[in-house]
Amino acid sequence: MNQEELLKEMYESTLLGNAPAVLELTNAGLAMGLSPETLLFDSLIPSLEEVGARFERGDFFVPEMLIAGRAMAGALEVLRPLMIETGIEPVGTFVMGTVKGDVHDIGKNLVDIMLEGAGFHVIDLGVQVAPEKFVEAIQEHKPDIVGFSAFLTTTMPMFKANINVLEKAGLRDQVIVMVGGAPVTQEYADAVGADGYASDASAAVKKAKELLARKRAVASA
Ligand code: B1M
Repeated sequence: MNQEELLKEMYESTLLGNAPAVLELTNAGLAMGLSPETLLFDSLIPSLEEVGARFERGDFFVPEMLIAGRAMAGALEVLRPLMIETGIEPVGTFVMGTVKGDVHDIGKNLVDIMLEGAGFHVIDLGVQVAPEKFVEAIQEHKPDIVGFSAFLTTTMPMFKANINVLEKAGLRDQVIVMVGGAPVTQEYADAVGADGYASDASAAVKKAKELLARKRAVASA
């Protein structure tokens, strides 16, 4: 099998939710010299996009989405350590979580990996994170940035609810708020009063670094 065939096979296996095959292909791809980024961006992510498109058309249902998600998550476990540099001084601390009512975490985990790869210390609170949990984590870890992920139009309003709770707790000025997730837009992020938005994991890293540099420049002025 050549590299192109492997990527195609991995795409198909993810689509079918064949986790053992995806895992095997991930290891085979790496052994063949494909980079983790190529496996992710040229195969795994496009496959999940197709899963979403089929779900929208009514060709796939929740169980198909679930097994495809699990297959992708298995591959991410293998790719994670390869995408994270160790032993470097953290550039900043990032508290991350998927908002209350939302169980999607693949995109959030990918953002974590890319942030860690860029030198951030990431504290991930998981999924269905209640506003109070974010408050507790900010008080405990004093992060530079808190990130809220939402993947459903019905859970996006939790951004505003979280920000309101941060304001009530007197923490809003102490932390940069970033938001993201499939249905989120820059306009929505602005409307809820977030400091930053990013459409994907690489953009999230860029935005986090930019916001942090701006905050540090203001603090030292
Ligand atoms: Co769900 N689901 N799902 N699902 N699911 C979507 C999100 C959906 C778009 C599918 C569709 O209709 N096309 C749709 C939402 C529609 C909407 O509201 N606009 C949907 C639905 C409707 C649902 C249910 C309601 C279905 C039902 O029960 N009837 C249900 C909701 C459950 C709940 O949360 N309460 C549900 C359940 C599930 C599963 C559990 C089966 C599974 C989740 C598995 C898991 O995450 N562990 C699942 C899956 C797998 C999907 C799709 C197919 C794939 C999501 C994914 O992992 N994408 C998804 C369709 C799609 O997205 N095309 C879909 C790949 C990932 C790398 O991309 O998540 O966008 P993404 O993450 C990106 C960016 O968003 C960004 O960077 C990431 C990496 O590049 N980003 C940030 C993310 N967080 C960020 C934070 C930042 C910055 C950037 O700063 C803080």
